[in-house]
Amino acid sequence: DDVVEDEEGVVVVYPEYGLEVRNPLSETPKEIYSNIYYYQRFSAFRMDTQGFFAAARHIRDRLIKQWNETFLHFHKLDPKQTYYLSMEYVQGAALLNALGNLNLLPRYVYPLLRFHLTITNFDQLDKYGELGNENGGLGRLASCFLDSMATLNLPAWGYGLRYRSGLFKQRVTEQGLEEIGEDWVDKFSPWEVARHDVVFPVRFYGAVDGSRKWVGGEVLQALAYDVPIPGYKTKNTISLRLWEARARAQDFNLSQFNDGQHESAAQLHSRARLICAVLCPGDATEKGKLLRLKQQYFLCSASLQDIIVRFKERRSGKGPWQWSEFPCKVAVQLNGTHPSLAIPELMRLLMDDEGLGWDEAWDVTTRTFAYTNHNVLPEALDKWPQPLMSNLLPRHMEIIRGIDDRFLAMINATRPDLHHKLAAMLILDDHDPHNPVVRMANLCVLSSHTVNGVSRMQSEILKAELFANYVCIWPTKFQNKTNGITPRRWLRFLNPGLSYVITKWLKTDKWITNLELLSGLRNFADNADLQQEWQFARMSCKKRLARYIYCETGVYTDAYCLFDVQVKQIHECKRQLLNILGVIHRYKILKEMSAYQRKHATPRFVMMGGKLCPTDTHAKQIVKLVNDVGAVVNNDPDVNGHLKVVFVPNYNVSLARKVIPASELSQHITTAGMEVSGTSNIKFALNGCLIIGTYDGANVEIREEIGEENFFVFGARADQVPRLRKERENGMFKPDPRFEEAKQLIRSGAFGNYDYTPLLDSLEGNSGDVFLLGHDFSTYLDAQARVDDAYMDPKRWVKMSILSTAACSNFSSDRTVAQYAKEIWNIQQCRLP
Ligand code: GL9
Repeated sequence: DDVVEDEEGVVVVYPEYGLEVRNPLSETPKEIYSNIYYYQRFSAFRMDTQGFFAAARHIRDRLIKQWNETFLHFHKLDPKQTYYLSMEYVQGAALLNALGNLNLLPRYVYPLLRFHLTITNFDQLDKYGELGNENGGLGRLASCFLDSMATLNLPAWGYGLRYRSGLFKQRVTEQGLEEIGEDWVDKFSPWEVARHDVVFPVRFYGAVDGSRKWVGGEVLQALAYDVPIPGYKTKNTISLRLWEARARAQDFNLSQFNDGQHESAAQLHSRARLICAVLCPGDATEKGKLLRLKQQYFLCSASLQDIIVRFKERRSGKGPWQWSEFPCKVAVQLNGTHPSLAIPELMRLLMDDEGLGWDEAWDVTTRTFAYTNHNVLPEALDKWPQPLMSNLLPRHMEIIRGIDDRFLAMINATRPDLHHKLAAMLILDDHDPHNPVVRMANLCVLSSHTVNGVSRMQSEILKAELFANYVCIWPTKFQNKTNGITPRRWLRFLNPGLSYVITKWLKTDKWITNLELLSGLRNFADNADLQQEWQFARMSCKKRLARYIYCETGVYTDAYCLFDVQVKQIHECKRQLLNILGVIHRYKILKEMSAYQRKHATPRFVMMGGKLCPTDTHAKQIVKLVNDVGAVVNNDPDVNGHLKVVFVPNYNVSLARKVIPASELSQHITTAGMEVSGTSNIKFALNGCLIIGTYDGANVEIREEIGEENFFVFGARADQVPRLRKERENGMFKPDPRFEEAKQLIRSGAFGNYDYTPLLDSLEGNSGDVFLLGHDFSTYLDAQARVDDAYMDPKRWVKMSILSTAACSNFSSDRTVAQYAKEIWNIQQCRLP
């Protein structure tokens, strides 16, 4: 467990074990780069493939045994079980995680080394290493929760879809950025088991007949693929069940095919393939919307049929039972509004297939579902055109209307005082006669027993604004469950060097499952020995990242610079543009300095990365700008050694493993009120990286824990934003001259002659700059200046870094999931003996 491997395939064993430690602080930058050839040689592909499959198949056998035992154990004890429904999971590489969780790392590391193989080199082969490419935090949160559910021995499962492709791979080009397709499914994965015995029909279109049954239309099949999720130091291994869509064999028209009409003979088969073709298909067009709605219903229908079968199986042979027991055995958590069709689907299955009346079905449904909200912007919540829904899911549309009618009657009868608010509270919104819609968030709130936000600040906004109307009807329905991350993947396996130091100083490794113990590091934050070891562990990660960046982009970075990182989805509201304008300002100042002054300025390496929506031209221009600024700055001898800027393509969970432990400053700089939580801020902070950020989401809670002097906060607060936007509209806003200068430099062609007018114009005029970059720019620069000062004092910085890790004691997904289990799901541990 104390073997640490680094990217060169060199094992570093720690001193307690009588072996030498390579001290990365003693290496000169030149020595680091001499290892590059060595590093590349070990990526020899063919050998890795064989090694990966050998290791993965070996560990898989063991996992499957535990997995079966867990399933049988749950089946026998029949506890109440949670089912987590999510349209996305971001699993990340599974081999390292499985070996780590089963406590088998040393037993695999040495034999693999004999073949010059390292587990970290396997990432690109491990399907789940690439899958889910940080499309967003919601999917990665779901994966952290699965890890915690297994580790906490909770009877719980995940359901999702088995997508063929994710977002795309990125290639930086002269024009900016290009996407290349990637295929997840065709990579054989040792972590999936196709369950040909678990198949459910899923219907689309058709009509509701006289007896209120849904008939006709087309029927596809959902086939289950199971992925084992091992817990840490427990035998409990739970399931992530992913559905794949296919057409039934009888829907292949053989006579048409033999007549040469090949495409039409297999029409339904190709339509079925589209359902799981990509994660997040564009939904700007009608067809795109239809496909998304099909995906969502497909997940919900297959999962609920499966849950009902399991519920009945576990009842069989135990005497008579009632449907009212269903919520005592089943909890369903909706991860965002995407799986909200599960609500009318359960109503339909109970009424139409099981013969329950409305009231009984409604009682079961509302005691089963709970809903997590991840977005406070009304425009970001799913709203489906009513004609689309009626056409694709006619019976569900009827049920939704039924829910609305009964809610309306209830309000009229019991709360006439709320009558004027009814229009906003109903599910069906008929305001715009040309575009009547179904508001899925309202469906979730009306039908769930609990609604939760994912950070304290967001949960308050939910109660005060988005769902304020409902609070006076159901004051206890709304809760907060601050997000967390799994300390296994995001610290123990991600950063073995730092983990070793933590365990040594806390004299226990129990922090891996009890993160609260990390606060004990506060006692030693001033200790010179700890500080040295801390810096040592972090420096080796910085060097590893510097090597990687050099190999990938050709940009040479001195590992002694401050590593300043912003990796997340590229989007206007995440304000990567604010970051790059700040870099331009820094460049300008450095150019104006004398050589002597420059020597005393904090040297910076600025890195950005992240996926973006291929149709988001604004985001693409930002990437292009980062590259253009990099091309000038990185080749300017005046600032060499003082400033470097790169965009690193293909940020995903595997790259996160290199980036997060090496980062020293991480930027979480959304306009306040836009980021409901953020989870990467927690990942960085846990690894001892300091944060520059706005008063937003989890930043607020992290800052409270770490102390304001250790958090570089800036910018407007969420409650000031509407007023500031108004002032701007009224022409009352005076921009900081430094902001104007930075924009002017881009316009002047200092970074190439690409036409950035659309990007820059979005910041101008009374109606421009809705994300308030202009307003926040000056306090952003002030905060960056505080960063520079702090970094100049290495002792102070390393102390802050230790305090950052110590401050994360409350941000484990174990804590979050335990709260869901107790306060929402009402489920108990069920550990395999
Ligand atoms: C998000 C929020 O924007 C994040 O702030 C939050 O950390 C995560 C997890 O709670 O949820 N909501 C949301 O819709 N996405 C988020 O990342 N988007 C995607 O996942 C695509």
